[in-house]
This record gives sequence, C-alpha cells and structure tokens, in this order.
Amino acid sequence: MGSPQRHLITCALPYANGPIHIGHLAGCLLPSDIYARYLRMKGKDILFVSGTDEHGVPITLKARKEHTTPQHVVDQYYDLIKNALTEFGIQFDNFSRTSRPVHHEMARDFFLKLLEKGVFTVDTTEQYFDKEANQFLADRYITGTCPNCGNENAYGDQCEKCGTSLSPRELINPRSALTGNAPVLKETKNWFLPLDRIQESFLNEFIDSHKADWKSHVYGQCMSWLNDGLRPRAMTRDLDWGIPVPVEGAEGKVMYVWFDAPIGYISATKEITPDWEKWWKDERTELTHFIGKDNIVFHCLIFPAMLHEHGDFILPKNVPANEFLNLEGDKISTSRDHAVWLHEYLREMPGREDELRYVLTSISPETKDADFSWKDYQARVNNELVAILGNWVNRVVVLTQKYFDGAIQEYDPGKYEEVFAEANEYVRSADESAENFRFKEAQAQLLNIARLGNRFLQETEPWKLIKENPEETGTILRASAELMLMFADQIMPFLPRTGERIREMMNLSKGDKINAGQIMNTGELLFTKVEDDIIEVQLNKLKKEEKMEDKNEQTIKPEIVYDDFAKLDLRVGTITEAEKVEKADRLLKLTVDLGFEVRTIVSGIAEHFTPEEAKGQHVVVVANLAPRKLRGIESNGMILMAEDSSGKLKFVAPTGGADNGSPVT
Ligand code: B3M
Ligand code: ZN
Repeated sequence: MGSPQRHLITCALPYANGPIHIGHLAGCLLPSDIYARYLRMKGKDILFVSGTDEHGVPITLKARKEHTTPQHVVDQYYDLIKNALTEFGIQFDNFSRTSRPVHHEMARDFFLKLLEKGVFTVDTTEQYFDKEANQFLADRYITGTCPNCGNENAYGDQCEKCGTSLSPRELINPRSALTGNAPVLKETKNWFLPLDRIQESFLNEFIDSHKADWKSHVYGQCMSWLNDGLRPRAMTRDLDWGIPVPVEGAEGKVMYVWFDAPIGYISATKEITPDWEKWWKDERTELTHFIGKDNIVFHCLIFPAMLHEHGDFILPKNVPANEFLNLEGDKISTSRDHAVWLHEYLREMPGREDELRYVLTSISPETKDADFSWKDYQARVNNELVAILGNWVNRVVVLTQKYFDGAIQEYDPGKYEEVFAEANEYVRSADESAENFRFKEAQAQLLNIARLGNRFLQETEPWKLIKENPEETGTILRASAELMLMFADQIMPFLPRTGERIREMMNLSKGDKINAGQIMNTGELLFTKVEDDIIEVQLNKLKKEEKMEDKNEQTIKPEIVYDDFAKLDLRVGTITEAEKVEKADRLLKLTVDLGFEVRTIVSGIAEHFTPEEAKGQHVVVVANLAPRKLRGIESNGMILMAEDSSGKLKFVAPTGGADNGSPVT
C-alpha cells in the first residue's frame, strides 16, 4: 500500500440548530483539530474540513419551537458556531454549510449516479402521518416509548437514552412531535439504499478488514449492526426542508439528511480547491472521519456503502469515534440546558481557551464515557498547568532575566545528553500515541517534558550555583530554554496559544532556533490559578438551569446589540378581519389596520384562536418584515405572540391601548 501522500481529515458537521457545547468539542472537534495540527506540524499534506449540517428534522423542529423559519435558524447558528470555533482555535481549512449551492449540486449528482447505477430500490410503504399537521412524521417528528429501554421520549430514529437506533414503527405508543396526536399510517413512495444486499457484497468484508486498526468500540458497534443484519434504509423523506430529490415522481420529497450530510465533506473540499478530486478519488489519500459514537453507523456503514456503490470515491481509512462526555455526573442535555456552552465559556473565561483544550483532552472519552466537572477542571488547571508547566516556564524566564539580563548563554549540548534523551523519548512516545488517536496519552507525555524541566532545575539549583559558577548557571538555563522551545513546538497541536506564547516569551518567530545572545522578553505568567469563585459561578449556573428547567426550556438567544433591535419596525395595530386558510390547519389570514395602512398577515395561530376570537384584538406587528407567501397568500408582517407555560399563545398588546400605527420602541 505504501505510505499515504495526503491526509483528508473530516469532523462531523454539527447541526445548525443550537450552539456548540463541550460535548461537541470533546466528541470530535478537538481531537480532529489536534490530529490535523499534528500532521500539519509534521509537514504532511493535509486538508481539514467540516461545516454545519443544515437540513433534517432537528432544524425544522427548532424553527417551529422558536416560531421562525428554518433558514433563520441555520443562518443564526452558522455564524455563532463558526465564530466560537475560530475563537477557540479550531483550525479548519474549510468550515462550510450544507445549504450552499456547491453542496446541493454535489448531493444531487451523487443521488443521480446511484440512481443511474440502479442502486436504489423504490418501495411504497406505510409511514406515520399527522392528519392535523398534514405531514408525514419522519425521524424526530415522531416520539414514543423505546422498545429497548422503556424511555418514553425516544425519537423515531433513535433512543437517546440507550443509544439504540430505531425506526418509527418500532416505537411503542407513537406520538406526533408536532401536535402530540397519535399518528395514522399512510402510504408513500421512497428510494431505499439496499443495505442488506450491500452488507453481503461489501460491508461484511470492509468492516472485517478493520478489525485490527479501528478502535475496538467502533469495530464492536459495527459488528453488532452487521450481526443483526442490515435492512434497506430510505434515503428520501416527505418533508419540505432539505435537498429536493431530483427524480420524476419524487416531487415534494427531499433527501434523507444522513444521505446528504456526509457528502458535505466532499462539497466542503470542492468548495476550496479545484483539485478536489485528488483528495477524494486517489487511493493515496488517507481519509479519517472524526465523530462521536452516536454517528458510528452512518460513517462506518451507510456512508461507506454509498461511496462504494457510487464507485468513484475512496473509503475511510479510520473512524476514531469518541464516546460521550458527561457533565457533573449527568448527561449533557440541550433541552435541560445542562451544558457548558462554548460561546459562553469564551465570554465568561476570556484567555482561558487552552485550559479548556487541556482539560478536555486530559479527560477525553477516547475509549469510554468520561465526566467533566468544574472542580476537576480547577484542579487540573491549578495543579498541572499552573504548578507544573507555568511554574517551570516562569522560572526559566525569570532566572535568565535576573542573572543574564535575559540573554541566553552558550552551552555544550553534549553535557545534557541525558536530559535531552529523556525529553526526546517523551516526544517519540507522544508522536506514536497521536498517530494512533490516543491524544490524552500524547498530551500527558508532552507534559512530562515540563516535569523533567522542573526536576532538572531542582537538581542543578542554578539559584545556588550562580554565586560560585555563573558560566555553568548560564548553560543550565540555556539547556532549559532549549527544552522549553522543544516543548513549545511539540505542544502546538494541543495548546496552540501556549506554544505561541512560549515562543513569544523567548523572542523567537516560528521556525527560529535559539542563538546565544538571544534576549528573552520579560516574563508574563502563562497560566493563572482558577479561584473558587470562578468555579462557583459556573456551578451555580448549572444549578439555576436545573431549577428553571420546567419553566424555561429555551436558552436565551445569542446576544445582540442595540442596532440589531433598532432594525425592527414594530407597530400597534388592530385585527379587523380573520378567516381560516383552506387546507392549512394552523394558519389564519388576518386583516390588520395599522392606521396608515391596512395589511394582510398570515399567522400560525389557528390552533389557538378562532377567527371570531382574533377579530378585534389589539396587536403588535413587525411591520418591516419582508413579505412571504404562505399557501399562496402574501403575508406582510408578523404578529407578536407570547407563549404561556402550557404552550398556548397570547396576543402581545399595549396595556391601556394605543392608536393604530403607534411605534413600539
Ligand atoms: N449533524 C449529527 C450530530 O451532530 C450530525 C453529524 C453529521 S456528520 C455528516 O450528531
Ligand atoms: Zn432506549
């Protein structure tokens, strides 16, 4: 096989339906970034891609919950996610979006190729349907009791409690996530990937060939799927959000989100290089997918099946999935807001990016679930980063300043052979670990260089030696500086800011070596202690979130500035006419008097108000919202509503009244 010429590294595409939390970071974002940085550092030709997953039910459900459009949801979260990841130092070559034209085109071509090759089977089956919402209930639109563990809130595609992958028909007591109603069965036609056939012709052998080189939990999960026997899986859905299925007879259908999303890795590559085919079609590319364990089936079985059947593309060489990260002994949960959100961490603990990287790698759930706790975070930062690493670097800098005005001295490297041999051994073993995706081990090995550095100072005692032998003191500090530089360069993939800052302290640009006479900058502390109050604040936040749990399921939307608010033109109005919209159970067509003009507004409030109840109501209207067609009717604005704890909507109106057309400021 020979060694690979280039490395293509992918990280699972987070859904653009919420911000990033530490679970995402520990699951795949951080390990993929470390691996990419590591290979880059070794001078390999690499490409590191990811992006947001902008289709699928998670997006539309979120939009529904926030009374907004899926487009608005994905636009908002793409920016939030991308900014947070950049600030945190995840260094993608491309962080794309599956809503981009390049991706739609790529997914369409992929689908058509499979169609042309006769890969799909077409089948009409009965699927759950919500009569009231007039919609098929795919994946997460349906909830019910898990047949495996009894969790009453399992989804139609998966039980998040026990991790079992499900199909809607397996749920006990199914309910629509839209209305809560019991669904009915209705026939619909779909395009299936015949995984049963592909298992025999390809997947059994493919997985078997990775028995030795894949993580055992990854291989084990694949084998358990294969032992159960794969079944055909629908690659199309009756939904209105996603990539339209480019086939006659499939009008109104979109691609299954798990069909299009992994193709996003290919699109993200094509988007940034005309040379994209060499990355995807040449066997000398080594493809590695970083994911969390809930994505194993899609990356180890379904996507490889798609790639194999397509025929033009390479297959993943490894899929080093991580297990789950818990928080304070409890599952991370978005709906309960039991999470540490990256954008909040960056705001509340500025300058501490590398600390979080360090801790998350130290506890990385590489082979089993792990727990993040703030007390442990504090202990690791204070006892390891501050006491071992920070202290060592500070001592070397301060002593060099004190005895030599910062000038690094001449030395005879041969004299410290043993010390350097030990440090080299840590580097060698860290490399070996990193190459095998054991980043926790690798980082620990590198920290041993700092331990060695401290020990070296402790044993040679330059603060005593300076009186009788300044020359030797200088060579000890020089050897220490060399060790520090070695550490700075090797730690870069793990703690990039720290590596850079050590070089800055030594006044060395990237790639520079130390020369005698080189002047170090005056030191600044690399790390500061995490005091109890910082930790208390974080712990209280989690407690508060739990108390508020029932009352407030939603997280506050990302912060805006006054100018964002000032863009809204809010006006008081009166509903003068209201009627039902035909064949749309949720919609009312309203005529609203704004004083200076009369508007038609279509509003999704029909489940909450009869036309009679709506008529005569005072309301607040977003008057400058771009017009939008709903069921063929142009809607000019939006009515503000408040949702009470039972989910019932109420009109928002000025108490005491105000004239139609009055601005709301
Ligand atoms: N959007 C699912 C997840 O966040 C997901 C991954 C897609 S990778 C192609 O679990
Ligand atoms: Zn379950």
